[in-house]
Amino acid sequence: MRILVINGPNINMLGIREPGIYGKNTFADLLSLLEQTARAENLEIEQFQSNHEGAIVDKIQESYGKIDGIVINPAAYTHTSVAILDALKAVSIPAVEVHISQVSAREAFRQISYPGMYCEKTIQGQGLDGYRQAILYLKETYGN
Ligand code: CA2
Repeated sequence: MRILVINGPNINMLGIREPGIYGKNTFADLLSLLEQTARAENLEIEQFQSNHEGAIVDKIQESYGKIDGIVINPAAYTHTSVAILDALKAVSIPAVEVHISQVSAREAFRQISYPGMYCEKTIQGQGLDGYRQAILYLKETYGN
């Protein structure tokens, strides 16, 4: 099973600031967790991080016919991007949304998620483990 993990803007800065909200783990820790999960679960996991909305849209489009499941943390684009929502709808690949922080307990402007309107599940407030949980959900639901 081939899973694509997409991270949006500033996720590559994890661990550098705001440890109170996002924890002390770094982006390198996230990449290690993905590699460990791929080995342990016998999955092909590709990761993609971009600070650019169009690059994320391009990556989702390129996944069509190649990827079986998408885990996406759109970061700030969560709350603004109809383009990412439309790209997910266009490829129709099963997707799970992940947020490191508990967005439901944060500012009003974070209470809407456009990509989340497509995703079949949202995991939030679990730190980096949320990515592992999302991958396991996709494996259990769509793996063979
Ligand atoms: O909790 C999440 O995973 C978020 O997607 C993270 C986004 C935020 O805009 C969403 O509302 C919730 C922010 C990612 C930026 O991360 C930082 C990393 C280092 C320093 C400051 C922010």
